[in-house]
Amino acid sequence: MSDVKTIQNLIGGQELDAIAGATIENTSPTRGQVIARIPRSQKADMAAAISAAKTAFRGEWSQWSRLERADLLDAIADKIDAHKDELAKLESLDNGKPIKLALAVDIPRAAANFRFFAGAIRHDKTDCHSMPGAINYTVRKAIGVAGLITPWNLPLYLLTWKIAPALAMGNTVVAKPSELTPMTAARLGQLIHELEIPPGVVNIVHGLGAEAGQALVEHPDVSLISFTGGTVTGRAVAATAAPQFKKLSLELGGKNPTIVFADANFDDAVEGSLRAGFLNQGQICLCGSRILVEESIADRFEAALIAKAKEMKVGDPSNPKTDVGALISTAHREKVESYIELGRKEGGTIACGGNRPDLGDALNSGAYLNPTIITGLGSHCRAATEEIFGPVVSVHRFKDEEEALAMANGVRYGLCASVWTENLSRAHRVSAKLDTGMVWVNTWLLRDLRVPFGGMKESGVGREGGRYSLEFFSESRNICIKL
Ligand code: TXE
Repeated sequence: MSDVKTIQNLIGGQELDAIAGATIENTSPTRGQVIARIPRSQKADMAAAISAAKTAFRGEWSQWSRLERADLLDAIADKIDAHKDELAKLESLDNGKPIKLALAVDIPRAAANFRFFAGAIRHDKTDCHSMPGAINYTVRKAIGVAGLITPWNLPLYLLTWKIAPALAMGNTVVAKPSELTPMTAARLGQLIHELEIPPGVVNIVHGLGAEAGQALVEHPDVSLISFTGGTVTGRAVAATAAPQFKKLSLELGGKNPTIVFADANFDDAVEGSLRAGFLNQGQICLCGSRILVEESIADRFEAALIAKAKEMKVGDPSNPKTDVGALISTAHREKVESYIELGRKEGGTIACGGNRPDLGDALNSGAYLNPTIITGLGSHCRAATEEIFGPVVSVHRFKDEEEALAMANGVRYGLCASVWTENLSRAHRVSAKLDTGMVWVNTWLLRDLRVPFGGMKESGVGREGGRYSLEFFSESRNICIKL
């Protein structure tokens, strides 16, 4: 019992239990053990946080210059770096992801998010349009209280991707992390408050989506919502926020194609498809869960991919050699398994995986699943077109470019795609015709934080990243002066 942490809300600079006193158990998917209790916050808790954020927005924080805010963001990044090992351990325990991934990606990227937006506001410039007899200049103004709702797959990485630009532009924030992964958000709140920051600028409220999350979205004093999560939830968030004309950014799900042409560098394409399929147990909205392969190389490609997937080390996330850790929960694993079963019923062959690994007594109560490859499935089947969000990919064969594009674009989602070819003209041609917000050629998940990030179709609305985030987290205002 002594290992069970008590997590509190951070409201107006104070750590508090939920007003009604209710809590939610937070279970680690690594062994199925309870690791923390978090507040089950309700409307009243959210109202207190929003009120603190509103007061802070109007107070001393509004006097902070852009350069002072940039220095604060750098100081937060330094704090994250200084606590890198602790944060990586918490993230791995809470989410089930391999410690080596948390250390190499999640935590460094969280620090990088703050440093990036510190630099962005130091070097930001505004437009000036001169016209006969007048000049216009455009300024960006902070909006007020930003509501930030984040999922469980990249907990600190995605939370900081929102907090950093929100603060950079002078807003105050109320964040609602996923109830499944509250640990690093809570620790970040504490680290931020070791710095000189007015109370109420950063508030973190824990709880369930339908309670705390909904209360944040519907509150009239929250002028902006940045949400990352599932498409169904995104629709509910939009339905609540839109009638109040809140600024809204929705980063939702994906069913992203990895398109491998016969002229690709074969080994790179296999390696890239494997990484895109299984990184973070396939629980990244950008994961390439549909692999489309040109017919002439398909047998060889499938064989190589299956061999590599079988080599992946599934197991204890705290072991630095582990490639595939636990899924977020046993309930989520059941959902993923139901899709594998559906794929089988729809005519697919489970070419590898599809089952749980035997990891011994200590770990068998965790949420592990072997990397799974489904072949021979029609590209219109549900298992091939719905987001599974687990270590499951389906491989489909195409005859030519036209068929590859029809398959790639034939889903409701449009987040990203990766294209593997050595033919430069084809790379440009195919990229132009893909209905996705992002395309990678001969790589996957290579991120420059300046570029627009976001999806088309049911993958979301709006763009974040670089100046797109600066614009989203502010109001652009024009001032016209007659000369
Ligand atoms: O996400 P949810 P879940 C996908 C993936 C997964 C599915 C569901 O397919 O299986 O979504 O995952 C909060 N008002 N992705 O259930 O529910 C919730 O508390 C306001 C893709 O975890 O969308 C959490 O903080 N907020 C995705 C956040 O929304 C609400 C990453 C996301 O939870 C709310 C995660 C409400 N009514 C899952 N209901 C990606 N694109 O990266 C819930 N929340």
